[in-house]
Amino acid sequence: MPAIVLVGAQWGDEGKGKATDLLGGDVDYVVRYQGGNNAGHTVVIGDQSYALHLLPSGVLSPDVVPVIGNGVVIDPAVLLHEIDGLRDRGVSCERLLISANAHLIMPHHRALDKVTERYLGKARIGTTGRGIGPTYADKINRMGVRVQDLFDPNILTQKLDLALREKNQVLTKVYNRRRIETGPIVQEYVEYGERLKPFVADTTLVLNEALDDGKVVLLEGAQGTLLDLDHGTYPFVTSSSPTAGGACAGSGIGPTKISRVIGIIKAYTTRVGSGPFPTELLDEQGEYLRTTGGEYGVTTGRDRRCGWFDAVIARYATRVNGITDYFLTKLDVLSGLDRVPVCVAYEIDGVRADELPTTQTEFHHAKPVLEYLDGWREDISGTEKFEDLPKNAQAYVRALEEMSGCRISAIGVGPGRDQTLSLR
Ligand code: 2SA
Ligand code: GDP
Ligand code: MG
Repeated sequence: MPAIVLVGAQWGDEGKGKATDLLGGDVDYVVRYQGGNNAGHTVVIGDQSYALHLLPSGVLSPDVVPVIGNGVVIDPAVLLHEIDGLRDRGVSCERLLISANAHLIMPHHRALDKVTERYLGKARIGTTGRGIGPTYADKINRMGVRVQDLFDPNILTQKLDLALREKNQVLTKVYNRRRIETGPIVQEYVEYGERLKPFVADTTLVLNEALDDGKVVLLEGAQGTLLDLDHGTYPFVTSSSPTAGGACAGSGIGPTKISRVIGIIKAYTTRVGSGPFPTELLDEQGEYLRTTGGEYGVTTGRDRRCGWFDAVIARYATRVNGITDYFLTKLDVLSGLDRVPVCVAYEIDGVRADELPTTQTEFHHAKPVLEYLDGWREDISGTEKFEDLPKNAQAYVRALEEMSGCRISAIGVGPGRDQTLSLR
């Protein structure tokens, strides 16, 4: 049996956590393959709401093995806190597997993330401040610290001494911050290592053997296509590869094993942090979407920027991820509007563009060409079948399907597990 990739089609927060949780009943392994605790995935089960940052959303399904793959960056204190928090709520994490090759977020990474953002001023990325960028930078620079280093204090000390020689220069001389000493960090991290050791495994081997055994593996993306380091709105992106291609590198599963790529896409668009956003609404309509949709960061609590559905982005996401079908979320949030605007193309310096422009300069100049679809007034949060949706809501879904160039296989009409309609 195959591997399935689940990927955010916009700027993140499309509802991937809920979608992964829903699929939990049908899969054996759920794997995080990139990002770290910058992610915030909300899963609502009955009257309980869970906010997950590092643990795969599959952890909430009792028969699923949750896996943190090699492509993830781990802040061990945050991970342990999350494991303890779930245990206190009766959710066991004992099946969790963590790749020995995943990189670790260290105190200097968090310090550098915060201080560089402050110094960028107006040009800041709007990061989550969790140390994600500096950790991936060290990985690429071949000076990162990995999970396996926690089990060899000598190596950990050597690596930290080397890294801090450079980081302390930057922190103290460039940014006027305090030095960071190796000793206390080694002590702290070795203790984390002792607690994490039972979970550490050769996750690539485990996953490939599971696939050979006919098990189903779900690769759960964090953030979204437009935040991808290569395919997103660079430099206003995260430092990993949320797109479907990243799932292979970040888990050690080959592309021939992937049979389905599910795109999670919101019925409108949101973005957290800086960067271009053609359909953004800076008026009371944006505020309406934010309050009705509860669009606040799960990790930082920041207001999410809100705008209408952008079909140019949807077509792009379909293409760069090879999406086989979409899960359209938050359709219920649009109930009550007379007309629902959808961006079908951009106007860039007076010229119509049907696809994402080649340069970021053009993207910054892109203005949405809007089409207006008829809205619906009914509350659809209790709807159980697509055919029972108001006719205009059905037409909206079909229009999005047409514009995105890909079939919609499921629709979210509320945050709960059962508030999902499937389309066959
Ligand atoms: P970073 O911290 O280096 O990854 O930030 C770089 C950019 O990536 C964006 N980013 C996100 N965008 C949406 N949701 C994310 N997760 C949280 C959530 C966000 C929050 O689920 O709500 O709580 O603020 C996420 N993580 C990273 C970030 O805003 C920067 O634009
Ligand atoms: P993720 O980062 O993609 O996992 O998404 P987030 O959890 O950051 O944000 C999505 C939010 O929308 C969460 O609060 C979910 O509970 C909620 N949600 C998911 N699907 C739906 C839906 O169909 N309707 C509504 N109203 N809320 C949803
Ligand atoms: Mg989120």
